[in-house]
Amino acid sequence: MTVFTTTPPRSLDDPGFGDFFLRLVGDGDEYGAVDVVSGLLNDGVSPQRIMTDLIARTQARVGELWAANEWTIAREHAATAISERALAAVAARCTVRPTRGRITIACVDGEWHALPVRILAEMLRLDGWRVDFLGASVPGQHLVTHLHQTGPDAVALSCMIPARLPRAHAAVTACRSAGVPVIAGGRGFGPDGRWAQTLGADAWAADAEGAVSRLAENWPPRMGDPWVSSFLGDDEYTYVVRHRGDLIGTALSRLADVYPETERYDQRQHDATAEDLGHIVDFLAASLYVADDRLFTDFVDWTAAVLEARGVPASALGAGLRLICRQLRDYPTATAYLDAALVRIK
Ligand code: B12
Repeated sequence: MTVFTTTPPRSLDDPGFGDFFLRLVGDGDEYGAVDVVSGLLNDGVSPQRIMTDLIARTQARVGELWAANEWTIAREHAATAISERALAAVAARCTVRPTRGRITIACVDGEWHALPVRILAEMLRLDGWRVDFLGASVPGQHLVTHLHQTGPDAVALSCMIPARLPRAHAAVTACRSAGVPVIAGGRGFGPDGRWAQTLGADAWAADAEGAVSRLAENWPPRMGDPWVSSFLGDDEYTYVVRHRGDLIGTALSRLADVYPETERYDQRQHDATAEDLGHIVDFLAASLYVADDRLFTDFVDWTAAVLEARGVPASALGAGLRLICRQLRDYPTATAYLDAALVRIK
C-alpha cells in the first residue's frame, strides 16, 4: 500500500487514490472517508463513478486483505461500516425524481452482504427507478407479501454466496409466480451468471452498471411458465440437506483418527473446524442442487487458499472432505464431486 507523507491525491484518476481511500477505511477514519467522497462530488465526479470505481473497488480489496489474513474480521467489519457511511453520504447528496417503474431490491434468505446490493439500489435510483430496498436476508414469504402490497415492475435478487442458491431458487420461483419478473445478480450466481438461468431468473447482470442498462431496455421481459424450472434437487441433494447435522457430527468425531493435530486444538479451533465442515456440506448440497461440480470445486479452491493463509495445511481440508465422502458412499454424484475436489488439493 502506498504511504502518503505529503499531500494526499486529489483526483480519482491519480495513481494511489484507491490506496489512499483504502487506508482511510482501514484506519476507521469515517470523517476522512466522507470528506473524500464529498470532495469528489464537489469536483464534479459523478456519484455513479464514486460508488463503482471507488467504494466497490475498495470493498473488493478489503475482501482480499481479509482472505489473505492480513486484516482481521473486526477490521473488515469496521471498514465495511465506513464504506456504508461513505455510500450513504453520496446518496444523500443526490435526489432524482422517479421517471421509470418501481423495483424491489432484496438479498435472498441467509444472505448478509447488503452493501453490494445497496450500491445497486443507489445506481437504479439515480437512473430514475422508484426503489424499495429491503436489505439483507429477506425470507421468501415476506418478500412475496411485499410484492403483493407494492406491485413492482421487477425484483432484483442478490446472492453473493453460492451456498444460498437453493433459497435463491425458492425466492425466484415465488416472485415469478406472483407475476413479477426477476433480475438476479451477485457472485453467488456464478462467474457468468450461469446459475441464474438454471434457477429460472428472467435476467442477470454482472454488476450495478449492467443492471442499469439491462433494466433500461426491453423490460419487462417476456416471462415463461414460472413452474418450468421450479423443481431442482434430487434425492442426493435431499439426503445431504436432511443429514447435515449427522454428516458434520460424524466427521468431527472421527477427525482426530485421520488428522491427529486436532487433538491439540483449543475450543476456538474446534468451533472453526465445525464451521468449515458446515460450509463443505452446504456448498456440496448447493452444487448437487444446480448439478454443477464447479460450484463445489471453486469453493474448495477458495477454502484451501483461505486456510493456507491461516497456516492450516491443505491436508486438513482433505481429511474433512474424505470424512464427508465416506459417509456418502451410496451417493455417486456427491462422491464424484468430492473426489473432483480432492484431486485439486493434493
Ligand atoms: C463486507 C463483506 C462481508 C460482510 C457483509 C456486510 C455488508 N453489509 O454487506 C459480512 C461480514 C456480513 C460478510 C460475511 C460473509 N462473507 Co463476505 N465479504 C465481504 C466483502 C469484503 C465485501 C462485500 C462488498 O461490499 N463488496 C463490494 C461490492 C460492490 O462487490 P461486487 O460483488 O462487485 O458487487 C456488485 C455485484 O455483486 C452486483 N450485484 C450484487 N447483488 C446484485 C443483485 C442484482 C440483481 C444485480 C443485477 C447485481 C448484483 O452488483 C454489485 C455492485 O456493482 C467481500 C469481498 C468482495 N470482493 O466483495 C466478501 C465476500 C463476498 N465474503 C465472503 C465470505 C466467504 C463470507 C462468509 C461466508 C464468511 C464466513 N466464513 O462467515 C460470510 C457469509 C455471510 C452470509 N451468509 O451472507 C467471500 C465469498 C467467497 C465465495 N466463495 O463466494 C468474499 C468474496 C470474501 C473473499 N475475498 O473471499 N462478508
